[in-house]
Amino acid sequence: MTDHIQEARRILAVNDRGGYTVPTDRLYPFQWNWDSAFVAMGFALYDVDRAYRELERLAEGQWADGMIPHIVFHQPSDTYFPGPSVWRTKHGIPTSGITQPPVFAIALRQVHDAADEGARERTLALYLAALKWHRWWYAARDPEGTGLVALLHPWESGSDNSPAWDAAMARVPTTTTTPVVRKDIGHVHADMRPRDEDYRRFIHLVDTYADCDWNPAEQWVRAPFKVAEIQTTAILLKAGEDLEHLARLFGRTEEAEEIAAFNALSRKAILGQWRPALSRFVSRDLVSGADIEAATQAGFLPLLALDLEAAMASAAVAEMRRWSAGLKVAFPTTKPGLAAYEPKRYWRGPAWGIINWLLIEGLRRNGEGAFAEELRGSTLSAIEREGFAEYFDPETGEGCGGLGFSWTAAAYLWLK
Ligand code: 2M8
Repeated sequence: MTDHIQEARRILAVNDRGGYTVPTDRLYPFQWNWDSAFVAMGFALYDVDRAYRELERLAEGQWADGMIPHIVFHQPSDTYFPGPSVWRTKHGIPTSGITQPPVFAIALRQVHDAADEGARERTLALYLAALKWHRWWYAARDPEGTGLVALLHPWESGSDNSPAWDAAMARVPTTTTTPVVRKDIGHVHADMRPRDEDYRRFIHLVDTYADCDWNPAEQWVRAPFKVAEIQTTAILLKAGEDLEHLARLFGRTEEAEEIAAFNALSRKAILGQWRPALSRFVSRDLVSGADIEAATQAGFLPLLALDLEAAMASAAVAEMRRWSAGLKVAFPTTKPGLAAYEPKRYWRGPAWGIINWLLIEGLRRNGEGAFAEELRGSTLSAIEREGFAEYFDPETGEGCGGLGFSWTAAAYLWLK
């Protein structure tokens, strides 16, 4: 075992809080939804029991309506804002009131494949949780049946302050009933984080939805931010494919057909978001009705879930190559050179191990193995040079944000 693999495993062990893994100490002291799915895939490579535990502990936070929240507050901590008293949700274990990208079923299939026959019951229980969540996505976040699911908060995208949300967030008031008491900038430099104005809007949205008592139908009507989002829908579709696979494996034919219908709907809808002039896919702002043309990584995420015609795939890859040309670390989350591009500020430019992981899977699926290898090499050497940072400045290669970061460790193990 190399030193880096050992170090990655050590980080996952150190961030363990009892069957679940915090993203990093202090900055993120709870269980985060998509972080845990990536971590479970990391564990699946050497400790299948622990991989199941990660998903099982996340599923403890699942709401009666099927949503799996973006944060599960298993134990109290005062190093993070906003905590449970801001969310005001009613689930048994305190949780946030919004969700995050549904990587869960992708992880479940990998964990199941790594396990032996005896683990069937464990997979089945988690499969049922995932099925309930996928049903929630289509019912609560696509009530009109378009095939694209909508986000009501940028935190749901996982790409919190991406330029993709700038226009939609500009309409969200900066007034809050809850005082904004940021803790993040006590842990990492403010230049690496969202701005104060972003936080006021984030919390305005939380106040608005808490005021709806977290009722999905009421939130849908009152949401000042509503984006039919391409990255999340692509992840949902890939997860849907894996879920359908598990349904068939378990002989649950009716459910398999139900999932297949969701998948077919989303497949068609995502394809409809391809913009040849941009060589990428676009999300839609459901408040203004306009395409979101901001140049971010999300535009290429559909490769993960679609088998594109060769011409489309090579157009997308040619564009990806233009974005990453000359960078020390690919892949940038915003196209370099744009006014919105900030190479150190979180989701406005930096390269992230888990995004690269998803892009690499998508590139391989679409026969673009050479660029996938470049991205893989770029990710691994960034980590080997700088350590397991939250993310990397694509120009200098500097490791930024939190250190000893769980999903970066999982990405290293997976990509190695
Ligand atoms: C970041 O988001 C949280 C809010 O969910 C925050 O900044 O407080 C994002 O990078 C998100 O994608 C990630 O899941 C989370 C924990 O790593 O941190």
